[in-house]
Amino acid sequence: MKKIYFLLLFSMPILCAANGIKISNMNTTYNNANNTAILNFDLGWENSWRSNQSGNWDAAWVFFKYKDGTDWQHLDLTGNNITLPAGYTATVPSDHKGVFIYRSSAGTGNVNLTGCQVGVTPQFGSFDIKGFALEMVYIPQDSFYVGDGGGNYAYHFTTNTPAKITSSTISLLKGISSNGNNNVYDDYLPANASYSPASGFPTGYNAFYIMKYELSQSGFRDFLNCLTYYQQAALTASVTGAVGTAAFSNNYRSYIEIATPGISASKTPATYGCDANGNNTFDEGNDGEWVACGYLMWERTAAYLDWVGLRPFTELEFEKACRGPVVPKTYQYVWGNTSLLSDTLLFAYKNSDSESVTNTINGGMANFYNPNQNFSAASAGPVRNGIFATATSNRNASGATYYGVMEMGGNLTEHCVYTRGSEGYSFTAEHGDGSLSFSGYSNVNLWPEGNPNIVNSWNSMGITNRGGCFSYYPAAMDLSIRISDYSTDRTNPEILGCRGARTAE
Ligand SMILES: [Ca+2]
Ligand SMILES: [Ca+2]
Ligand SMILES: [Ca+2]
Ligand SMILES: [Ca+2]
Repeated sequence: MKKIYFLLLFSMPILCAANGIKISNMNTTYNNANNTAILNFDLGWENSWRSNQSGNWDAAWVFFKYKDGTDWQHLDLTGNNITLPAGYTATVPSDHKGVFIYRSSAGTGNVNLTGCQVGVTPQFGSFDIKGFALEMVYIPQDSFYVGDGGGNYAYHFTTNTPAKITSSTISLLKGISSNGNNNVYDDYLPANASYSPASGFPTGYNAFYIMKYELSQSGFRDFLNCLTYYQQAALTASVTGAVGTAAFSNNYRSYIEIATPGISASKTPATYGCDANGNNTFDEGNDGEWVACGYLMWERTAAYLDWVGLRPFTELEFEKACRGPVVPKTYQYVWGNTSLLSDTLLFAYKNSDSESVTNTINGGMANFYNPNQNFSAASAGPVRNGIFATATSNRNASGATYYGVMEMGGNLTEHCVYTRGSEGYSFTAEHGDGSLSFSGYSNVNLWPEGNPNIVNSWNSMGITNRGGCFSYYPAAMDLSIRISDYSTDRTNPEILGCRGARTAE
């Protein structure tokens, strides 16, 4: 009888989506007698919290990949054999694609967990394994408003009155007299239209997790380094270019480059690294891997979200994650008021994991285009994830949303599933399964199409952008404004970031 081996030959601790989250000291325990495989690891991240007042917390979404032959495959969890230090708890969703690890009671501060254990599905053979972690924020089930009476095409109830969502079922309307909660007027819809989104469409009422930060350059680099030659070719500008060739572009603080060229004849994938300091030595302390990753058009964003077992969020969820349950204020930004930074951003420790700004706080902090200032620095590209946040910063100083999500206003734009057509409201919130198509694109039922070779018009395939960005005027950061023309947005791909969500279970 063939013996079952589950061995860890070579673990590669991965710094992923860094605002200081990391998995380290990973190894495997295999029990032949009862055929259980357990991964052991340490896990740490910064500025963690759990609040009884807002009923929310941050969490790590932890998942694993193993190398089967030449290809990296998703390693499902069993949901069993979970051990964590006191004060922390875990949830493994029903599809077993990863685990949420978070505080079990109220508290704040940095997290340093040693000796974490989770059971994974045993495999035949010996494999390399990589562990990944993304910081997430739990958005609790609650009623909330969409629209704030300001901003073009903002959602509304009566004209200039916010719509209230109190259920997971809503009606999308235009021009029809209809009273009460859960009736959301979307002026993009055809005249006298009334639609019910698909069952499962996330109206924002139910609880969900959303990434605390826009995806970092290290996060996308680590993803690229697990793909096949063909998948890399679909999702980058170059696989076989010389060392130092840009993965996307040399502009707008895009630092991912080819570190080891791929080989066309053998279809050997490339290895990518970050090189902000331009010396072709990769992933050094000032190579910018903590900067949010631009150039993530929908096909790149969708592929990433499928691969990490998350999903896109809807425009309604965007407003919930920003505004919380409170009554809207007209023209409010994501930090809850209309106050705005009036200075040019002044940088310190640029391109390092401590990249920060030295400005005195005089309004809501964000990275946007200010026509009244010399904004050559700010408009040069995205900044480090969480650049404005400290352990004690308030919402204005950190630019945080009601629930503590970072950079939802400015920096890079947020891809959202829209409500203005069936390509959007047919979305059923299915999660990615950890694997891509052979050709490198997302393949999840009823997601907005992620293969650019199939898309006829990007404006009618279900995706729009919210929240503004480093090169847009402040009005684009209005929490309610809905002016994205995705075909146009894609002509400036440097403004497009990646952020995902997951339905809470
Ligand atoms: Ca370098
Ligand atoms: Ca270089
Ligand atoms: Ca943003
Ligand atoms: Ca898939």
